[in-house]
Amino acid sequence: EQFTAPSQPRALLSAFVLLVCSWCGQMSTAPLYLSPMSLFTVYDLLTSPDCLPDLLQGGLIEQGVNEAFILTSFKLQPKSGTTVFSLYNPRDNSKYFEFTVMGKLNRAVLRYLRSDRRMSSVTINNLVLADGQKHRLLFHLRGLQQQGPGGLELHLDCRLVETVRDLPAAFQGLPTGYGTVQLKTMAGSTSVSVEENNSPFLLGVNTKQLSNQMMELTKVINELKDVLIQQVKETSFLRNTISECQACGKCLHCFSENKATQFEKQRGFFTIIFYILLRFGCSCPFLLQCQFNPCFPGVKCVNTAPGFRCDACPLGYIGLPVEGVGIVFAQTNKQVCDDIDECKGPSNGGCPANSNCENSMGSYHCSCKTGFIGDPVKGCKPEVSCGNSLTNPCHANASCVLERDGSISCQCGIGWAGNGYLCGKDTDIDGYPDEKLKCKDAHCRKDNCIYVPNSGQEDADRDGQGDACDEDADGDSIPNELDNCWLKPNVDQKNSDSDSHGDACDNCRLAKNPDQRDTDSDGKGDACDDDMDGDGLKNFLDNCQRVQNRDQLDRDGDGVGDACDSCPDIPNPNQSDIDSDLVGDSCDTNQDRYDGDGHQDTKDNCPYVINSSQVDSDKDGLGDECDDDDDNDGIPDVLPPGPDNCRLVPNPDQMDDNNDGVGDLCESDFDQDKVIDRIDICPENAEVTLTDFRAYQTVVLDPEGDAQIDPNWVVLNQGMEIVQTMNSDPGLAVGYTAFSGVDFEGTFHVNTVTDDDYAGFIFGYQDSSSFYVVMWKQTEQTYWQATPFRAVAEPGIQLKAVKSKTGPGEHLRNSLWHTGDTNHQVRLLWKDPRNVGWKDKVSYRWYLQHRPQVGYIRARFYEGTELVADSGVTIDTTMRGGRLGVFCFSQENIIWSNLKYRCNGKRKQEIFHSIH
Ligand SMILES: *[C@@H]1O[C@H](CO)[C@@H](O)[C@H](O)[C@H]1NC(C)=O
Ligand SMILES: *[C@@H]1O[C@H](CO)[C@@H](O)[C@H](O)[C@H]1NC(C)=O
Ligand SMILES: CC(=O)N[C@H]1CO[C@H](CO)[C@@H](O)[C@@H]1O
Repeated sequence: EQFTAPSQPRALLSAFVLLVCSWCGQMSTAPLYLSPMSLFTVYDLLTSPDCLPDLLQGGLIEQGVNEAFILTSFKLQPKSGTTVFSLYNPRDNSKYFEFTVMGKLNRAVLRYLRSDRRMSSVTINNLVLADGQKHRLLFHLRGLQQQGPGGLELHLDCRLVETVRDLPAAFQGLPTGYGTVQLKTMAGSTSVSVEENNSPFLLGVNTKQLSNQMMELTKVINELKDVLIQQVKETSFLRNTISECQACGKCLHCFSENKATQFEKQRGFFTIIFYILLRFGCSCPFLLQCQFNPCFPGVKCVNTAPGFRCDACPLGYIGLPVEGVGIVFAQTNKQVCDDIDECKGPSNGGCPANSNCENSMGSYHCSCKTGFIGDPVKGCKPEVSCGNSLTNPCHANASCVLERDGSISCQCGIGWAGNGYLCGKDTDIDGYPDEKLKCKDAHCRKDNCIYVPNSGQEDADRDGQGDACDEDADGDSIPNELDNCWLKPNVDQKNSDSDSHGDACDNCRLAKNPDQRDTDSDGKGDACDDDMDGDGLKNFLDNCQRVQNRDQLDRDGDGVGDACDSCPDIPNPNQSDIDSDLVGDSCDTNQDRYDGDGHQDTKDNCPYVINSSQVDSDKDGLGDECDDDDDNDGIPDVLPPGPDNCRLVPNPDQMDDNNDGVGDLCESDFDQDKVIDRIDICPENAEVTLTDFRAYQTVVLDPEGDAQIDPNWVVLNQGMEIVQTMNSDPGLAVGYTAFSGVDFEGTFHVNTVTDDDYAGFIFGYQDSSSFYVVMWKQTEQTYWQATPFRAVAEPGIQLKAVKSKTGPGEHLRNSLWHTGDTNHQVRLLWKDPRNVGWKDKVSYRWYLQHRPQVGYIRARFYEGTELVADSGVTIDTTMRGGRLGVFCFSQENIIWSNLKYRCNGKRKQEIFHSIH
């Protein structure tokens, strides 16, 4: 009776075949492709016995195989002994490799042919193999290709039981020759000549008695066939195999175990099977090292032969590369990757302007600063913006202003006052609303003089009524006009000297000093102060009595210190400055041929470039306007390696943490003048920060004439308000700050019903013969002195360019009065066609823009909230910039309130862009 193998399992087996063994004939069954990582070729030596000679007689060498495995599984009766398998030469019965179990002694012997052609035997004690249980033996042969010490490991049921530091000759290549290599198993020998139906399954059968059992089991197997078909689907098979291997932790050997199980199932019988497992690519023992997760989470562990290697730390982390050999090493030398704090790097970690950089493990992210919204990668925009009514938080009658830093601010419109978010009507246009507003800012408070502009809200007696509109400002029951100290209670009205200031308020009680001038503001008027400028040098020793100069330097030795000398290099003891341009006559060339900015060529720090302001941030004698490196820090303003992100402040490192293009050093105060840009009226000029007319030069335009007295100027509100109290000859109060581009605004108010003459303001002042004036007459009038010519003044606002050949005197006086052009004196650039005069006790707001670089002039006038006059664009280049001031002519009680000037130093191209 012969047992014939069922055909189905065999068909099943071929379902595993993914690769066809190319070098051991079409008979070979099962090179198994497991995964891209590990390639195993399995040769079932029982079904394809001719693979064995092929492998041992050259196949292993040819394929470059370095490791091979022989796995056998079997079951032995207790205490029995047998040779489990043997590789031998059937011609002379000599052995190549043989494994024998000695059941009674619990011993096994491995005999093999050494490479020196002698036999060797290794005895393994205490090995219980003959116990009626199924066992699996795996021979792991390594170092097949190398000359040196290869070796052999014997694993029993997934445990290493013996290591042999020698490689049996059979696996390094046996002599060729047909029929010299065969396998003999414990059931008998296989032979290449075995017929096909003399199947390997039969070879595994030990005794005839088993045949019947096999038949039965075969039936069972057939029933399981369908289930098996499902199970052997390639993918699930591969997945299961791998996961089982990993669970086992001894991947390769268990893989073999697993294989054995597969084969056993197919055969439907526990028997001895035998095959060689070849490995290509990576090996499980190395996979093991990666299984101990030596690499930082997320980093790929690459198995190398031998050992493992971790890829570089992930993006955002920093750490040393790790590679090593062995499980212990892998367990104790884990890869360390430290987080990189990108935000500490330059440029705010790469976050754009208006965003915060926040570090996180392995990464960072940008988020908009508070008050800003949007995509922090592309850039954050202010949460509120002037863009449209949805984001514009300003009051309906306020304008929204975009600040330099991208934030916005709100400004109540003309005729309105408040904090910009709340605005109330402001009848006198002095910046305080008629009614209290529901906000906390100073400008939300109710105006203490609703109808008289008083931008300082001065209130000497604190009775809630401002001095400007309080009949008795100091509350001493003496009306102001009778009170010799109208802001200081002095019922006695005592006055020891002959000026009009009572002792209580006279800064020189015993010396007549109607002007009350006090240069060093020490409370002691100049008239009675023996050190007027407070520099510690008594007046009679001081070569600059009104300018502090402890050094007393005097280059030209004219007795006037350099600090106050109008010609420091040319002796001019009398300091005469006939044209009031602050340059002494002795050194005044009046030659300003190239740029017309009011600075004579010899003194102009940029003689060829218009810059009246003469800003020279690095004090190198070269004005910023013509200096390629304004702050002398080695980074050019514009050209590479510029542009300088702090043009006016030396910062060679150009640090810019928030990456907004403005250096850290000048972030919110571009010119480092200690006044932040938001409130700095000239953010790019360290010398000008706030509107301030406290220091001013008086210019008398008709010095000879005695038609009227000279004007009396009173400056209030920290220099932002000027009051002229006298009915006077024409005169100017001129601030000392010179400007190129400038915006100049103020409230103009005649606080009397008597008189109807001229008042206004000036700009582009270069000297007493050269300036622009905006002047307004109340009624038509012919000047009362008809020499040198008859001058007729018309009502209405006039814009005039003064370029007088004669300078101050009757010619200029009459020309100023006259509405129209006069030869070599005054040109009328524009006149309000409405031809209406100013109204008594009404506030007007003017808003002037002057861009001398292009000669652009535009003046607008508002009555209350209403625009009443607009010069439109007027181009004139007579004066290329200069100083600002106010003007009066024969009119008393004029208030210029809430004065504001603002640099507008844009360069040429920008100017045209912004005004058209
Ligand atoms: C804004 O001004 C106009 C007229 O100038 C006025 O009618 C309006 O009520 C003002 N809006 C608010 C919210 O005060
Ligand atoms: C001032 O001195 C200069 C000579 O240095 C002289 O020419 C000029 O007339 C003097 N001016 C006055 C006003 O005294
Ligand atoms: C480059 C430079 O400093 N320009 C200055 C010219 O003058 C105006 C003021 O009139 C300044 O604002 C500019 O900064």
